[in-house]
Amino acid sequence: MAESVAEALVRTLVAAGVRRIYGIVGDSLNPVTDAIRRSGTVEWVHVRHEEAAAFAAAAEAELTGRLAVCAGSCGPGNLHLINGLYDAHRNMAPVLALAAQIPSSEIGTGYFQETHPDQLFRECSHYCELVSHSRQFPRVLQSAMQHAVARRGVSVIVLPGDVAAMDAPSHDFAHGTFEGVPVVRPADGDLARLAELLNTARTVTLFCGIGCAGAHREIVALAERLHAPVGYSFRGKQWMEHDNPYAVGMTGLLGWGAAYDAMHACDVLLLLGTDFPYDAFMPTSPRIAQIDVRAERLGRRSKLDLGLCGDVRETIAALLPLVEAKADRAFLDRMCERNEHARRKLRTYVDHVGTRRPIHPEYVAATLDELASPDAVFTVDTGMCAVWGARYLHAAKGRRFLGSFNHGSMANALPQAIGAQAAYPDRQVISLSGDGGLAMLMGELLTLGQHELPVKLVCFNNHTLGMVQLEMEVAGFPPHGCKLKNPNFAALAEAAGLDSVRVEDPAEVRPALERVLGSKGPALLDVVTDPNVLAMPPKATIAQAKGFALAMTKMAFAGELDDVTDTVMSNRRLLP
Ligand SMILES: Cc1ncc(C[n+]2csc(CCOP(=O)(O)OP(=O)(O)O)c2C)c(N)n1
Repeated sequence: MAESVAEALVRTLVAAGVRRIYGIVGDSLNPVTDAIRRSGTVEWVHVRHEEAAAFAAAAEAELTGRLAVCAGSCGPGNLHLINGLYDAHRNMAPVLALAAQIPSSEIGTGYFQETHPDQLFRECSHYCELVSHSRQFPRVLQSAMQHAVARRGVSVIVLPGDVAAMDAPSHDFAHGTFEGVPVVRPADGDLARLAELLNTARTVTLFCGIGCAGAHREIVALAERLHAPVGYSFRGKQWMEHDNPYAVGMTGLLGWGAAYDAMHACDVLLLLGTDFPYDAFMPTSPRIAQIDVRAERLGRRSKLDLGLCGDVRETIAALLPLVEAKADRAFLDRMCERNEHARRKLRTYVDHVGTRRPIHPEYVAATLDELASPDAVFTVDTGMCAVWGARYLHAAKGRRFLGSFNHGSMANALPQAIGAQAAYPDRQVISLSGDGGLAMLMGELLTLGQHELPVKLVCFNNHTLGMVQLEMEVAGFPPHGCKLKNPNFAALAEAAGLDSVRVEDPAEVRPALERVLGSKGPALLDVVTDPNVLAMPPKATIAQAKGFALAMTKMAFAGELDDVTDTVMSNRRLLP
């Protein structure tokens, strides 16, 4: 009997190394679901919201570097994928999304559940095509997979159920994927110009993004030669913080340490594999050079003196012989000292508040850092959890950090943890979830139980949309619409089959974390934290301070004195 399009799809995905597909079934997907069932080699990971399927596939792809797949049924089913697909695409995670479509004969008639995914997903993909004939299918599949792995990002195949059930052409040549990565480095003349820029500068700072993955040795060697402090983004942290005596922390809203100062006070700033989006944190006075393998990114965040196209590791390796060793390390020493000072200050917040009620989130994050395994995968929700993760979780070699760092979506941490744990069943995977984030995709607690994924969740239950509360305060708005009336998340999680603990007393934080991390299956710690702690960026502006004072004044005049007092009391440690 001839192979169907759906069967050919599954066979080719298996050849490409795909081991699981995240999604929710639906009748337009039935031929595919049935082909998966009969294959016996591909696991169907049944999530409770398709958005989680896309986040999970993206997490798997980001961690493994390989193609991962999610699927949704026609209309609303695949529409739910969209937020996770945006996130995947922005993170350059190679994800193939199967968007099932209504019967091909009904397209364009306003049929039940009709949408046009081939238009809807265009902006969040490199490749997005409708399969309207079985003979078209093998090469569309090949193109889709190839776009995802070669250009790093999302591909979408829109597949009507009737086409999926058709016989596949007998002479197809869908191959799996070709994933070889070419060696890309700048031409010799460009390298010489960069070497000249670095050699003639008195002081140099390096700022590293995710493009520095795999380039630790070369970058540390360059920093050593130049006596250059090394700052990094959150995505760069996992590659550059460990075993690096030149590391000076992060800049940006989540930032800490001396990275901001080092980037602003140097003569030459060298940006490596970073597309860090916050131009407000970019300096204007140093001369700036940028290296990125994606040449289209050069110069879009700051005014460049030099922009070079190349893979970071290859480029630095080729550059090193041209770079002269600097004699003076006063700048580096000053920045390292400043960084140490900032690190000690972060630590004093923890020591200072370790007995304070309500529990301070910094204390929870710092204790978690101590107890988590050296190769843990952490996922951090968009919101204050990203701040605590950036500042209190050490990027020991082997640890990985996932977040929605470019798309900035809430509720990313739990579904990302699902994908991470599915890909690495034996590794410790820890989700730092906000209470708002957890509630948004709470159904995914059931996915953990159903698929026996031993994810550990720490819910920072501050009864508020904390990040937005803070944004309102520094902009001078009294917080409004932020407060959350929450259930006991531990009780809820227990009903979903998770080993769960709730703590309100700081003395219980450590034993509760030990229990949750030591639990065999999925587990959740619901920790009631202070909603009023402020997290300051490395450079708070006068306008932000004024905005904060204004918001407090407005709240006082509106009779919300208790909230004002709580906020001030919670943040006494920030006062000089
Ligand atoms: C899907 C989505 N909705 C809204 C926002 C705006 N937003 C950013 S952070 C945040 C608050 C998150 O609250 P929570 O998860 O409770 O974490 P907290 O900041 O309190 O730690 C909101 C509403 C967003 N980024 N994404």
